[in-house]
Amino acid sequence: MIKLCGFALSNYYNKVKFVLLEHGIAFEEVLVPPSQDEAVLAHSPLGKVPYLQTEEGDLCESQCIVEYLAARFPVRRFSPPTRGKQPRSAR
Ligand SMILES: N[C@@H](CCC(=O)N[C@@H](CS)C(=O)NCC(=O)O)C(=O)O
Repeated sequence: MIKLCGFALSNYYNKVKFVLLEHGIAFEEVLVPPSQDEAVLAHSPLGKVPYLQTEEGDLCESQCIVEYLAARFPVRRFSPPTRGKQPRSAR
């Protein structure tokens, strides 16, 4: 399962978490503070969070992570469902 590593006070972390939740992607949260320890540098070369652990390898940089998720998982619409008529932009 995908592991999202970082801490909840980070806006970068929450940006990735939002996408995971919004797209219904199963993931686990792992509390990791930014650090220059080898254990963190092994996953994130600059020691920054968030980083993502996947079966395909590790990913860091929140925008890269979001783009990876968008490419790997089917994209759902962000707009709420409409009753009856489709909005003009959806035709
Ligand atoms: N460009 C990075 C920024 C991530 C970032 O700066 N995270 C902070 C925590 S909110 C961090 O790890 N800081 C530690 C450091 O700069 O060494 C991203 O979008 O993921």
